[in-house]
Amino acid sequence: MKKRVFSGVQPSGDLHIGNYLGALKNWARIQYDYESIFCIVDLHAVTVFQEPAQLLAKIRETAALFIAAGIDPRHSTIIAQSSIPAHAELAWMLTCVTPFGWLGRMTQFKAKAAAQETVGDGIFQYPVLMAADILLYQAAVVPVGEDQSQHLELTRDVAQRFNSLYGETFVMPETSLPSVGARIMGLDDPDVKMSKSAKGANHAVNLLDPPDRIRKTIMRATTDSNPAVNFPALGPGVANLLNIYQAFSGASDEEMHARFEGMRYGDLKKQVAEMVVAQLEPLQRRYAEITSDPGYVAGILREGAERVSPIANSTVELVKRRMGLYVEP
Ligand code: AQP
Repeated sequence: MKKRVFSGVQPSGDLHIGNYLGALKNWARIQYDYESIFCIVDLHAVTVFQEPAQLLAKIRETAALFIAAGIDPRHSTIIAQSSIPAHAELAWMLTCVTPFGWLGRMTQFKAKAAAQETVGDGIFQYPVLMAADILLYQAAVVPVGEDQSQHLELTRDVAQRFNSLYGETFVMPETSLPSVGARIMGLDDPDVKMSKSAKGANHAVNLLDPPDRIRKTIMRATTDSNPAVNFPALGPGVANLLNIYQAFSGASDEEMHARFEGMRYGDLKKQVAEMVVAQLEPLQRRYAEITSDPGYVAGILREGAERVSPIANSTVELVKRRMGLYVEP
């Protein structure tokens, strides 16, 4: 039997090239080696306020983008997290075995909490819900961007703690990071991760941006005061542009050096912009096809929930038995 892979994206805004290069592209590449489940983690998205009508539209958009990015719904299962109650059920059971101190150390919690006026408990519990998503399906591999590595470590810690308290129950999931593109930085500020929730107009290239918008954002990217690419001493903005080019093109380090060493920043930006436009063109075309049938995505999500609910429910039942909770005799 094939091992299981699980990963998710929050429908918390416009998906950007960081989400694509860090996650979706890798998912599409490895999906056939596994029994693959990809999730729109809407319960995670509501850990910060989301406009309800907009959230629903983003859930559908995110599902369509998964398919447009190459997730094959005939092979891989696509689900909306909130359509499967077992995610929230298991999260509660795992919350009860997760020490408070572990969650307080999460860097994403610290960053997200600092950005909110009122910090909901959900932001604190976020990594436990993520552990539940993964452990619910006994996933062996979780392909994510680098920002999620710490949450994956916590997932393993929670699984180990549960296993040692209640007996072997959960498979220990491995983190899978892409070799290039695991951390794409903001184009307006290369010291911060590219993020859906960042406000700057030139922060990100979104997957559905039209070509002219993509070109403008990349041409305005922050670089440094040097005139041209100098590989031994790359500033963070230039390194980020090169990283984006390399992740999209699949060029080797040698090819990158040969092509870009000594190139003026204006020319580098033009080449990066044309590469991104060309690579996103087929994705955008597929997205338009997929969304031209209004019932298609809803059908995929319904089928997905039907397919994986038995796995999710059997894990919850196993966990209940292990913990001594009530299960119908
Ligand atoms: N900048 C990035 N570079 C590489 N990978 C990234 N990912 C996110 N940002 C980058 C990866 O994309 C997947 C989905 O991310 P998410 O939706 O779960 O949330 P996030 O990591 O918090 O991403 P955002 O875009 O910054 O969302 P908001 O602003 O809503 O919090 C994950 O695999 C992630 O690693």
